[in-house]
Amino acid sequence: MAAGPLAFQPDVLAALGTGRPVVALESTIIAHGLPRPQNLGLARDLEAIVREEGAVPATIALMAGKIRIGLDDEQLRALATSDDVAKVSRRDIAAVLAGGGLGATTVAGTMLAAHMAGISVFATGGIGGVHRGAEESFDISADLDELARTPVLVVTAGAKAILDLPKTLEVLETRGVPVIGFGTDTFPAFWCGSSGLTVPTRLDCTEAIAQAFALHRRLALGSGFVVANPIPEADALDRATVERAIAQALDDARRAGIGGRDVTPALLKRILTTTAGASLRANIALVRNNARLAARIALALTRL
Ligand code: PSU
Ligand code: MN
Repeated sequence: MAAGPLAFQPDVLAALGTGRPVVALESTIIAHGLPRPQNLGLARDLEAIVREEGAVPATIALMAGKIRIGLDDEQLRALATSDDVAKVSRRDIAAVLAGGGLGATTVAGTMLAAHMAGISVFATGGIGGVHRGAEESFDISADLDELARTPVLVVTAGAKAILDLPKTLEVLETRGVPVIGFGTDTFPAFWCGSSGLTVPTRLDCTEAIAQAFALHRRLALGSGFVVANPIPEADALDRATVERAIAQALDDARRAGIGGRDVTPALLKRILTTTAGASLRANIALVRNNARLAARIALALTRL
């Protein structure tokens, strides 16, 4: 492994070398989270939004034995259209690299790779968390453990309402992960702007977030940093509709015996069909919104 496992897009490397803002983007949402062709459209849009705000996007994925930090359009397309893409969390990275295949990084995998690359700001749709019924299944996303150990700022629309949000917030508290509500006192619930659960800290501008995160790093507190960004009101779904769709999706998944890494993609897919695409439109809107905020925070960080 003469050159090491990281392979940078030239513009990402140049930006990192000169201290210009970079935003990491995950790839599981492209390969497993959204249907075709919207997935490729969104992957391209997110990069354009980050550039529009004056930062450089770095979509992260595993390809041919390398952790790619930034993808070109051909690589984005491969990720969005291939049927054989592994879902890569911390535990999978080494094996997928060794196998040389395509791997899409989850929030945990992307945080880890971003940190290796020297990128400190990352936008996703929604972090994973404690699944409903975790007391039986033990299904708790590795995203939470990664947030406990890797000092990357993650912009997220709260967490997916398919999860047990109170337990998710409890774990974040136990593991010492700051959760900042951006312009809100409550933790967002992905497709809905609010879960009704209080966030520990509210901040209303990107400068304040950048300052808090800079201190978090200077004190070497070690953990990640969650910025919870509610979906724009105009794009949000009605709570009752979402709850009905979730109940149905959970029921179907249980009956089909779906477990482990397949749970999250299966639930998202089922909710998409029950809401006749409304959940997809909301999902796309919130990820775009997160990419924009992440770019603004990355910019604010470089101005400190
Ligand atoms: N948010 C989305 N769509 C997704 C995911 C998050 O809008 O597909 C992905 C993320 O990559 C996240 C993963 O890290 O789901 C969580 O999976 P699990 O619950 O298996 O840890
Ligand atoms: Mn899981």
